[in-house]
Amino acid sequence: MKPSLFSPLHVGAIDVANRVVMAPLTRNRAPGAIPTALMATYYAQRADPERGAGLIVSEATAISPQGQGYADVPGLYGTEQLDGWKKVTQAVHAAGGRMVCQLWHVGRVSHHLLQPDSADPVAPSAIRANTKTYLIDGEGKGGFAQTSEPRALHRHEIPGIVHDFAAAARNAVKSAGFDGVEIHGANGYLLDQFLKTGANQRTDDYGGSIENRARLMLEVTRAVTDAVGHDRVGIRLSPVTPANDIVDADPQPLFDYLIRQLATMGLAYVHVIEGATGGPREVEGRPFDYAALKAAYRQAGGQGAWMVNNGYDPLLAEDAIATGRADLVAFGKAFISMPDLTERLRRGGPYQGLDKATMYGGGAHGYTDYPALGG
Ligand code: 8OZ
Repeated sequence: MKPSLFSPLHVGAIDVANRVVMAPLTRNRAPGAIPTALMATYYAQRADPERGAGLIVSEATAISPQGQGYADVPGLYGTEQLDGWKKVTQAVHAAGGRMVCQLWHVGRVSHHLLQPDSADPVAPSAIRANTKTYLIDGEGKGGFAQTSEPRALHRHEIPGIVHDFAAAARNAVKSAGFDGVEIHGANGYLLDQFLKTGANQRTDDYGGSIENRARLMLEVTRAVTDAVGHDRVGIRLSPVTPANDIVDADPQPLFDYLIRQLATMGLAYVHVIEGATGGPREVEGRPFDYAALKAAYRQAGGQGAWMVNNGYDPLLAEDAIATGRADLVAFGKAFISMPDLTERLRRGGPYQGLDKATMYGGGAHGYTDYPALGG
């Protein structure tokens, strides 16, 4: 029988009840980088195996103070943060759900005011991203601000970054109770900055050739799989997104190499953002063959679940699963406004829209007060 959005799946070591994934969503509601009880409520509302997500990917979570780039996003490096996350994973598990933590280092997408000792953000090369980050002032008022000029990481600092990813992964699974982790390799953040020519002009063994530009992401993935087990690790990629001012001169061969290397690592899943993150599925001037990417992964022995994301409506999602083009579909904004999205997909609606004004920052309004269907 053909699978549907409502079929269960083994995702590495994680058994999920359906193919509907809650995508990672930055919500800026963790003051001091510490997850709150309200966050536990929010995630648990979306965790029911019948009505909610088969798998929840947490909002992007900083692996280190240096990895922080936005106000009030959570971390994974302090005891209070891990205690906060533990309450979240307990609530999700009590609801019958499954949840992985997204491991994040923003690289150059940061601001002095968010860095330890107001330092410059770090990047593969000292090239400022023409993008904005989100700050909250002393009175609690939020607003977007231009990112700061970064400094290039020294060659000798790179092992420390790999170590920080592995330590955060261990914290997520062993201390905070997550079912696994997702490496944030997308959207113009640190690992994507190393990958792509628009941000990486290094002349050492982390810059230049495809092999060199992919080195940090592959080292991080190996270290994270060593830390928590390969079958609890996923990775998120965005081959052509323009998010955060990132670009690569020739993404198809870059991602062909990368995916063939990842295929040897026994990952639980690969999560691909098709097109411009949160925007059009086709990016002008940046064609990309996603079917070829998946074929290369399978051909090189990759057996992880193939998760797709970006602009999926119910029909496109059902078709992707039924045809085997994908194993899992991740929905972002739809899960903000519909905690019981899977039940609505099952019933064919009704679908309810999102209040953009409450996406980033604030409290319960626009966060935990979107109603579920009755019955
Ligand atoms: C929206 C606002 C801030 C951060 C991403 C972590 O794009 C993010 C993000 C999204 O992956």
